[in-house]
Amino acid sequence: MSLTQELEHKIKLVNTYLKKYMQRAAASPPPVCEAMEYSLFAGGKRIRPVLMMSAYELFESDCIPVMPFACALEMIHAYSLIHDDLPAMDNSPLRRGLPTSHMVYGEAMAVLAGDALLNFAFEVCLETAETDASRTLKALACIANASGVHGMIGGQVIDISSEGQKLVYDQLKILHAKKTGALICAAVLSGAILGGADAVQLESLKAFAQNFGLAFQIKDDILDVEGDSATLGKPTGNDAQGLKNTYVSLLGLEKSKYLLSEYTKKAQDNLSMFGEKAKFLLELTQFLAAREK
Ligand code: GRG
Repeated sequence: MSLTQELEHKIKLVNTYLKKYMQRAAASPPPVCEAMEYSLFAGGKRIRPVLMMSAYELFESDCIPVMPFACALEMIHAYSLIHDDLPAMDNSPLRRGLPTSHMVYGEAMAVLAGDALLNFAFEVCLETAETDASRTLKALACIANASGVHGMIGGQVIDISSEGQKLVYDQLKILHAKKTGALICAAVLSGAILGGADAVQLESLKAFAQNFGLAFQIKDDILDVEGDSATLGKPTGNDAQGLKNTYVSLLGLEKSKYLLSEYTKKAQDNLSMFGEKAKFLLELTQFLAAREK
C-alpha cells in the first residue's frame, strides 16, 4: 500500500470506530451528544490515532485491538480544541472552516461536550482492560499524564500566562512540548506500550515523538504565515497579529523552515532500529512536514 492508501485506510478505521462509540453515547441527553459528534466529525486530520495505530504496528500486524485507544486520543484532542476555542480562552469563532462548538451549541454545552469527550475517552479504553490489564493501565497512565497538568493542560496554562510576554526559545520549546508535544508523545508511547515494546525501544520512540511533535508545531506556525486560509479553514496571520509566541515570530521564517527540516530528519533517524517496519511512520513524518493544512 502507498502512504496515502494506508493513511486513508487508517483514517477510515478511526471514523468507523468513533461512529460506533458515539452510537452508544446517543442514549445521553441530545444536545451534549450532538455537540460531541459535531467536533469529532468536523474534519480533523486524525494524526494522533494514526500515530498510535502505527506505533502498535511496529510490534503487531493488526491494529484493531487498539482502536479504543486510538479513538480515545482523538476524543481528548477534540475536547482540548473545544475548550481552547471558548471565549474564556482563545475566543475563536471558527475552526476547520466551521463555526466552533460554543458558537453552535452555546458556551455551557461546549464546556460539557469537552468534559464528556474526556471522560468517554477513558471509559472506552478501560472496557478493554481485561484483555491485558497491565499494558492497558500503563498506556492509560501515559495518556492521562500527557493530557493533564504535566502535559497539555500545563502547556495551555503557560501559554495563557505568558500572553503579551516575549518568550525565549527554550521557554517556547517547553510550552509546545507540553501543549502539543505531550499528547503526540503519548500517542506513540501508548501504542508501543500496548504492543509490548521494551525499555530501549520506548526510549527511541520517545525521542522520535518529541522530534516529530516539534516539527509538527513548527509547521503549524509556518502555515499560519504562509498557508492558504481556505485550505486551513481559518484566517491566517493570526499569530503574527497578536502577541502570540510562535517559532516564526521568534526566529523568522527561514530559521523556522531550517528547524522543521532538522527535527524531521532527527525524528526519522530515531526510527532506525525498527528497519522496514517503520516505513509508514518514516513516510508519514515527511508527509506532515510538507502538509498544507
Ligand atoms: C484547553 C485543555 C486545553 C488544552 C488546549 C491543544 C491545545 C491545548 C490547544 C489547541 C490550539 C492549538 C492551535 C494548538 C497547537 C497544536 C495544534 C497544531 C493543534 C491542532 O492539531 P491538528 O493539526 O488538528 O492535529 P486537526 O484539526 O487536524 O484535528
